[in-house]
Amino acid sequence: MSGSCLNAHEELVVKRPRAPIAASVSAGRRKSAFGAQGPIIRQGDEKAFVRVWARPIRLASLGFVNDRIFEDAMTPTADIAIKDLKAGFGAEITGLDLATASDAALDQVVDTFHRHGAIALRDQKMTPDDLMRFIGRFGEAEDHTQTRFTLEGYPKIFILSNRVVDGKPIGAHNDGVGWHTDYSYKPEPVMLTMLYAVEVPEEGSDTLLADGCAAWNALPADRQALLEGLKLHHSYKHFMATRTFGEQQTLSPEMEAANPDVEHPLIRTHPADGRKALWPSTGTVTEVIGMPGPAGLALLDELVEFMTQDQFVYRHKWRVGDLLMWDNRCTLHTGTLYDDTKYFRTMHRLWVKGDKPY
Ligand SMILES: O=C(O)CCC(=O)C(=O)O
Ligand SMILES: [Fe+2]
Repeated sequence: MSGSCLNAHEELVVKRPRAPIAASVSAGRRKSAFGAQGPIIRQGDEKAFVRVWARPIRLASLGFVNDRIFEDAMTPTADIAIKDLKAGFGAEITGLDLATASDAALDQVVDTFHRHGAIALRDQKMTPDDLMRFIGRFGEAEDHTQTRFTLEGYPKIFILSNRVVDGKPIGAHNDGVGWHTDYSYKPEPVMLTMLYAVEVPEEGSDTLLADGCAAWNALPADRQALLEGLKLHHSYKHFMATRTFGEQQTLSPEMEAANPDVEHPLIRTHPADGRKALWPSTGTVTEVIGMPGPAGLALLDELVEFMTQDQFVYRHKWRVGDLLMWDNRCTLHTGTLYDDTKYFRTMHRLWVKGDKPY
């Protein structure tokens, strides 16, 4: 069985000289180390989204380094059975009822999460109290930026839904369409996101997760050297004013004051084991620090496109009772559209507090 990127850091801690990024991007024109470029899914840009996924991807021109060997981190334990969600990324945990599982088994679920970047469990029956108990094993649940759609009596459970009850939406609709990492506009973005499927469409609405460690490891060393040390400027205000999907908002002065702009590294180190991940995002990023204007954003597009190729992406096809958790420290994710005139989709979302990216 192939391993995750768990032990990749051992070879990645080698220090490389920092080269000027200007070497790879010249004014007004994109020169790519990744080969052919196409449109990118920016958060809230569904037209581009559709085109990207319909477009064949030319891997041969991308200059991958595929010779890295990772130790097998997928060893099954006595209590839980796991298999890769995708070769080398994520773990599906089978045969476990989270609501009644033993402490020992739940400890292993937490450990598996930290090692694999994402976990999925099918056929769960979780009440809101079960969800709260379970999430508490990973850390402290984070508040949601928007409080309008939290579950009554459960301020840490946010509802994603297209249902309208008594003329009022019960949740945020199409909130996460476009590649992003959650809470990227905060000094301490959430460590993880959990979605629990309450009702799902028969088709569409898959959630896609991109593995930032695999993408980083696949970059040639000279490209890695160019990227290390770069920072991104993130803005919630910008995101809420410009997104196409989900509801646009001009922030109130209070919301603006509560969500000032932040800077985060483009390459993130995982605190659990030091592994590195490509950590770009769309939607909230206004600028690559030191590369103002289109050149920086073109680089960002290029990196998001690189990281979200099929070979780095796990596609989750939802069933009711699925519980999917991803590690925002080393992944990007996106929701996808569905026929909301025909189907309902309702998810419960929980976040766990994270720490300052480095
Ligand atoms: O609905 C989805 O599939 C993704 C939602 C999302 O991005 C989020 O809740 O953070
Ligand atoms: Fe999200």
